[in-house]
Amino acid sequence: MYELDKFMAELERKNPAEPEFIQAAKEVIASVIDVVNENPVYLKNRILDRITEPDRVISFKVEWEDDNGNVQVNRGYRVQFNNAIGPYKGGLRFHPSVTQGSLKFLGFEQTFKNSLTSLPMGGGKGGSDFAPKGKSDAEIMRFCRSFMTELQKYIGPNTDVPAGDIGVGAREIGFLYGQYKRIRDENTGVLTGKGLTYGGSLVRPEATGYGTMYFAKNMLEAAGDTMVGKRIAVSGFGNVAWGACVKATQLGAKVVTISGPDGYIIDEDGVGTPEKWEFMLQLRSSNNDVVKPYADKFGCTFVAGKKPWEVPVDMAFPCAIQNELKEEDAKTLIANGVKYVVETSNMGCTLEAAEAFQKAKVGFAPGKAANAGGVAVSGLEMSQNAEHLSWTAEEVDEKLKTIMKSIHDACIKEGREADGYINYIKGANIAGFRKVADAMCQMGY
Ligand code: 2IT
Repeated sequence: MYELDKFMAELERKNPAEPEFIQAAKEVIASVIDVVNENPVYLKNRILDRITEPDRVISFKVEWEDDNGNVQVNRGYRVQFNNAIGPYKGGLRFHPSVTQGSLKFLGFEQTFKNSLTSLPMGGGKGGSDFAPKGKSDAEIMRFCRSFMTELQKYIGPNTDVPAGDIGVGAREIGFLYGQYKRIRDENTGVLTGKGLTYGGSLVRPEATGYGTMYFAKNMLEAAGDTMVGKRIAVSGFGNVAWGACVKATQLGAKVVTISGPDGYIIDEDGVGTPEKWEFMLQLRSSNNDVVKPYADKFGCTFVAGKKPWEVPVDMAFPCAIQNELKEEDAKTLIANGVKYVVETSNMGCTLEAAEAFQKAKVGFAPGKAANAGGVAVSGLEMSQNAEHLSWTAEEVDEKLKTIMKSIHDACIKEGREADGYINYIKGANIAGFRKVADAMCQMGY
């Protein structure tokens, strides 16, 4: 029998100074511990000990030259967390906050998220503490080349398939894939999120943001509600926030905030026109990491140094980075009448914030369910690459909708509480866990 406190104490001892990994593990273990303790096969297999241990953690040196001719050194990583149900799959993050611990948390989350998509993908994550902010395109290219020169030793279309994450978009994937091809001379689906000219999938750029809105639509319908007319706060301004703004608008809702490290903007007309969406893409590719130019261009309010959670809204979508929404923010949102919070960044809410939403019976979806559309379409990109075909945008979008609906159904099945409240955290964790755990048990050790 597993005891939560004892298990967590041992996990902390084994993984010192990795608070995000401990946080992510605690949330999953708390959800699944009863399921495990009631199943003699899981107990005999020591499944919790095995599933919280990454298969391997690779770290490497990345040396590159900046535009002034100075030598720069960063650290690169690939965490291959679990490949029980398919090749390791998960993004690369280039951000100064990247550490071994943050990538272990992301690889762990990815394992269950990928399981939820119902596609055959294991969990992995990688990246570097490289900060794209302020870098030139040439510097980014040189960094990507050097990073891939090392990473290519560990990845392959049937072993480990990286993609983008924070700081890694179409431009970076292009540079990374170019270097892989230069070294290996292979045209394979070793990365996803590729450009359309060299094997990418339609709808992959939009997929995370679209998917989270499809998931939200399912949540609202299950509660007899509708997206039409909803007032929404989004954080972030990158690829995920962009897709979220587009799809929310198409579904009849109005996004009134986006944000950056410099603060947030309030746009009472809604971030809801092609011109505004295009401008978000320009902001991202400028490498400046600020959102204020949006307020200057479109004549709306900019609030410096703050997060958008103080704006009264019906729905909130954290789309930036882990732990961006804290307990105080949750209390403010609840006091202002928020009805639904859909985590779109990975672990966007602290454990305390998520608990506050659940206690207040706010509809709350965890990232591993709501943001799974991105990796799901990566899985579809792998399928298209494997059959040397490309599907139409309509085909991919239809499949994305079906996958998001099936994830939502799984959350309801495993997460409905006695009073009818849907505990999406528990539902997603149990549903994602079962498939990985069963595969591990069936394959032995
Ligand atoms: O967090 C995520 O799911 C991603 N960054 C996407 C991963 C992928 O392999 O498409």
